[in-house]
Formats: sequence, C-alpha cells, structure tokens
Amino acid sequence: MANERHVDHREWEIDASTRTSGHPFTKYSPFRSATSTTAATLFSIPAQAISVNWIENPGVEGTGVGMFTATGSAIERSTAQANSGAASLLVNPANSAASEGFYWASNVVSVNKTPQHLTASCYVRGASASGSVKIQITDASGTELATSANTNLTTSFARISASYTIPGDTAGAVYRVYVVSAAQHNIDWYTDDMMFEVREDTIAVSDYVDGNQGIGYEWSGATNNSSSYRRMGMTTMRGIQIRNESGTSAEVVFVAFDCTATATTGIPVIAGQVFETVWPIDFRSHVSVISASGTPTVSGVIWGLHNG
Ligand SMILES: [Ca+2]
Ligand SMILES: [Ca+2]
Repeated sequence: MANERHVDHREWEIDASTRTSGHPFTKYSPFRSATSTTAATLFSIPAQAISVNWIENPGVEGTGVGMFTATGSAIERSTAQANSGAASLLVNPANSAASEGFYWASNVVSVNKTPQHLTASCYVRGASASGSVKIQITDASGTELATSANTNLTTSFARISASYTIPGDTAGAVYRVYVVSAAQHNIDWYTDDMMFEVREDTIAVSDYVDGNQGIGYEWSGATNNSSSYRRMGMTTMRGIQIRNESGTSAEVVFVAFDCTATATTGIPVIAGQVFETVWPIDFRSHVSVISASGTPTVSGVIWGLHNG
C-alpha cells in the first residue's frame, strides 16, 4: 500500500487465533538439499488451491478402464505412452466417421441455487503427428454443451479442455465428457491425465489432480478407482527441524524466516548440529538459507497448518 502509515502496524503483526493456537500440526514439508553461499528459498508457503477430480482412473494407472465407454473406436489401457505415470488410454478410431473416441459419465451433479462451473480436460498425444481431436462436455444423452477447439495431434502430449456453466436451479443431472476425433481419421491416440471438476468459484481449468501426486493429494476411495482431491496447502509454518549435515566447521548454515537469509538475519546452524523450534512459531511466507562457505546439505522438516 502506497499510503501506509506507522499506525497501520496492527496489521503487520500476527496473532494466531485461539482456535489455531492449540491446533495440532497437520501439514508438513520434508526437505533435504544442498545450500550455497547464495541465499536460496528452502520452502515457501504454497499457493495450493483446493480442487477435486471426479474421474475415477484419470491417469489410467489402474488396470480397470470400465469407466470409459468407447464410441466408434476400440479403447484399451496402454503403457506405450504416458503423460505421467506409466500408462494412458489408447484410442483406436474406426475411421468411419468423425467424433470417434470415448466418453466418461459423471455422477449426478446436484441442483444448486447458484451457477456451477464444469471443466473437463485431458492430455492427448498422437501415435503419429496427424489427425485432430477435441474434448466435449455433453448432457446425459450426448448432446453437446461445450467443446474445445479442434487440436491437431502431435507426438507430444498437449492439454485440451472445455468448460460449461450450469445455470442456478438446474435440476440435478449426469454429464458426459467425450474425447473424440474432430474429423474422420484413422490415427490412434493416447489420452492421459483426464479431469472433470465441478466448481462454484471459477470456470478456470484447475491443474490436473489425482491422489498419487504426493503430500496433500488423496483418493476419496480406492487408489486409481475413485475421485480424488488436493487438500489445502500449508498456510502457516509452526515449526522447523533442520540439520546441517556438514562435518566441516566453516560450513555454517544460516536460516531465516520470511526474509532473505544472511549471516546477520539467519539463525546459525553449526556443522553437524540440529536446530529445532521448541515452541510454536508463526511465519507465513518462506524459509531462506545461506551457507557461510561450501555447499553443506541440510535436511529436516517444516511443520505447519492451514488457515492460521
Ligand atoms: Ca498415466
Ligand atoms: Ca483404426
């Protein structure tokens, strides 16, 4: 703020709420990395938006592909290509018409007073650089509601997406996501990392999410056979344990919170020693580290919670 004054200082200081003061630490971020004599950010509070993917085997890492229905094509799980993981869905169009591919059907999207935004996305790669495909959102009988641009297949994976807004008070209904040839062709293609999301806050397409992606990512049920979600990221750091693995005494590491580490702003961690907070802290930006010499490795964990 350009017109900030000293009396605004109340907003500069952080007072944890009564509720969060006694909150167990539910988030953590482990680390092990080399430092150097240039300050580096060891950890920063992630901008980790909550999102949900309704598609049950979105990365085709599970062997069951019964949630996908072929239409004018043959489909099968293939480990020949993958955008992530080890497998994708191979689509072999029959080459008798346009719009050959497959679809996935959602559970009922419940009625809502306010609009709901549907987004569908996936990554596609041609067996060769020819032919085009598109992704569509349709109603429960396959009538088109929204369609991506036609995308020419290449031998690299590319993301395609479509979005549709359900007006408020629309009766609950099933929706389908189609991935099909844009024009008739006989080029096989691979589909991976599919996503279908229902949001009320934005029509923007979220980053791809599945339960295999690490800390904060979970399947709602069986792995590779249920919806999945990304939980909120850490918003408040509440503790750190950091070990300086070096055995060389000159290799002191300085650790700073919410500012850039230097020999004067950082807490010194002597070679071979561990610094661990013994009382909850409350920092909300980042941890910076710098070494006095060399490239000592630091390892440990940052503890925190959400909604400080
Ligand atoms: Ca995959
Ligand atoms: Ca074919």
